[in-house]
Amino acid sequence: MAAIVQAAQAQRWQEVLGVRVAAVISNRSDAKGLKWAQDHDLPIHVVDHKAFGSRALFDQALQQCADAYAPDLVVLAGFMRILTPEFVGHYAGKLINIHPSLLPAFTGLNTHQRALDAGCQFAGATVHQVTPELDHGAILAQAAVPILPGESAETLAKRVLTQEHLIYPQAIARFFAP
Ligand code: NHR
Repeated sequence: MAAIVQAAQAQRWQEVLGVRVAAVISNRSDAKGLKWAQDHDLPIHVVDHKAFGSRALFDQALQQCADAYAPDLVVLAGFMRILTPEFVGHYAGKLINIHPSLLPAFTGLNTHQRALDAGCQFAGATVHQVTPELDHGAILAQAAVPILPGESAETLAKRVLTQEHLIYPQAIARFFAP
């Protein structure tokens, strides 16, 4: 999220692409990104999933919060709640995620350890459209990193994250490029 906000500033997305990061929404009030966003003068909102009796009700509240900004694009960044088909359908074609694997390999969680356990020689990250089926939407951008001798899930995650911070802003800029 911070990498996207910083790219938007550094690359003057407002002037060049006519877009801005309108707000930052988290389901967790303790998310570090909220304070970072607030410190960078962005509107922030918390929609706490624990306050709702079902995924459908949580997603409705999340949708209401996001729709107040009439978003052209909704960007998941470290968002960890599976979204209902209703939510995904509402933002069809304008809801994207970055997943820490070279999709279609290793959908779901714990991707780096699973890539190591499988003996992969490369790992990476994928920016993709969000569809009702988890981690299955069209691929918008990918970056690969070699898996080094003696690599742990932690060291791999760190190097993949560096790439994520590059390709996610790139994919968003390309989404809006004329
Ligand atoms: N929702 C839909 N419908 N489709 C996708 O592709 C989604 C999505 C919601 C989030 C991000 C994804 C990732 O990049 C994402 C993609 C969370 C889980 C998960 O199992 C899976 C994939 C992703 C994010 N979440 C658990 C749940 O019950 C909670 C896990 C936790 O809180 O730690 O929602 O990794």
